[in-house]
Formats: sequence, structure tokens, C-alpha cells
Amino acid sequence: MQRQKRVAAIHDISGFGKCSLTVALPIISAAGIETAVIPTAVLSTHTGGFTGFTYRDLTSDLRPFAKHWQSLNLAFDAIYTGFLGSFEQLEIVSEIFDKLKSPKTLILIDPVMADNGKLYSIFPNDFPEGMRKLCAKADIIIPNITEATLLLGEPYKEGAYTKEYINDLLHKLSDIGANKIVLTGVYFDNKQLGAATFDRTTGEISYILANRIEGYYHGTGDVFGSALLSALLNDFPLAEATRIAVDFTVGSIKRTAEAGTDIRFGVDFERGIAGFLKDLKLA
Ligand code: PXL
Repeated sequence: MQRQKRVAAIHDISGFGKCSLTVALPIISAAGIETAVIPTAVLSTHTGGFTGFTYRDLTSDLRPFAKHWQSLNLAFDAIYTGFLGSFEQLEIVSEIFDKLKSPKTLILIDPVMADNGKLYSIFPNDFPEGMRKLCAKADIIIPNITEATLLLGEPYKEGAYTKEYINDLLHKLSDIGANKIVLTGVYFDNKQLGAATFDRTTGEISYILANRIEGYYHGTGDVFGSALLSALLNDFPLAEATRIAVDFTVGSIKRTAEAGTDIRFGVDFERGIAGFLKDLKLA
């Protein structure tokens, strides 16, 4: 047997409304990868569209958590971060990277903070600057277009986009520091939607599109990020890994749309896992 790979996933856990750790754990584990977790907060639901949710902040646990792991000499193939709720969490996560990574550890940051041209209401206006600093430490970042423009301090633009605009964003995003960029929410017409990838070491840009499904479904960024990381750690190159992640995410949205499920509840990724494992050549 090959050595099993290990990820540290640093996200909140929202009890209901599939996203963050309730998505990352099952997907990355299903892909054969050990998934250790550092929960940043415990909420009753995610914050997108629900009111009255509980929010137990775990910031003060994060340093001791990482310190304990460091004492165990654990090696991580990747560290995956998503929703981080404050500047303090950004700072601590930056320290955790230094504590837990080796030269071989892939740092994947999803700079969760905005969508549809708007910063999520719980974040202050200067939060993107803090997130930009953290992103400088990543090997791969996976912003949507809104997050990309906020990271770059540019005004948000509505699509459809041109290839010139997308390629320009990809290059500027890689100047922040990560060698690989996966930009989501990319579309060149109203029929298709997907991701653009850029590998700075080869200069290669790819567009991975699928037929658009109307409606804004929560947690899809986390389904996408978890599937992408799973494919990368199963040794698929960036563009192929992104194709697998796009297909898995779109399939999950499709099942959810067909069932008429409340868009806040998260998507039906569970019944796509068998196909996902086939795409990964694991089944
Ligand atoms: O899926 C991103 C996410 C994760 N965690 C929490 C969220 C969100 C998006 O709104 O609110 C708590």
C-alpha cells in the first residue's frame, strides 16, 4: 500500500446547511485521504440566509490545538482553509501554517468572504486586505470573481467576462504569491459557467465550463474546494482536477435543483460520491 495522505482542514463546523467541515470531511475522506480538522467555530447553521444561528467562537483553542499537533510531529500533505471569521483567526492560521507545514505541504486557501459583488455582511471592509496577506502564503488559492476583485482592491464587474479580463485577474492574483490559481464563477456567455485555472510555473491557463444552472446554492464553494483538493492529492494535474471538481459540484447542484430543495440547505453531494470516486479512478 502507498502511504495514506493526510490533510489538515481548518474551517468552522455549521451543524445544519452543508458547508465547511460538514462538506470537507466526507468528501476528502471518501477520496481516501485522512482528514484531520481544526474547527474554528461551531454554529447551528451557516450565516448565509439563516437568522438566529448560534456562534461559538473557538479562536482561543486554535494555538493550543496546533501546538499539541506539533508535539506529535505530524506531517501534512496539505492544509486547507476556508471560512475564517476575524483578523485574529487570519493571524493565528498564518502562524499555524508555519508550525505545521513542511516544504512538501500544499497550502490551499479558499478566501471565503464574498459573492455576487458583495462582501459578506459579517466582515469589515478591510477584511480582504487581511485575507490577501494570508493568501501570500498559499500554494493555491481558489477565489470566486468577487473575492478576486476584493483581494486585488479592484471594483467588481458583472459578467459576461472576456478572456482578456479573466487572464488579467489570474496573473494579478498569482502576483499575491500562490503559484496556482483557480478562479470560480467564470463565464463568457449566459449558457455556461465554471472555473479558470492558471499555473504560473508553466504559464498554462485553462477554462473548465459546464452548463449553467440558475439559482444560488450555498456551500458549493466548499464542495468544489474539497473535491479539487481531493483530486490534486490523488495526483491529477490542475486543469484535470478542476474538471473533476466542476463536474462533481454541478452534479450536486443539479440533484438539489431537481429536488426543489431550499437553496440555503446545501447541495446533494452525497449521491454524487460514487461518480466522483470513479472520476478519481478510485472505484
Ligand atoms: O460556505 C462558506 C461558509 C462557511 N462557514 C460559514 C458560512 C459560510 C458562508 O456563508 O457562513 C459559517
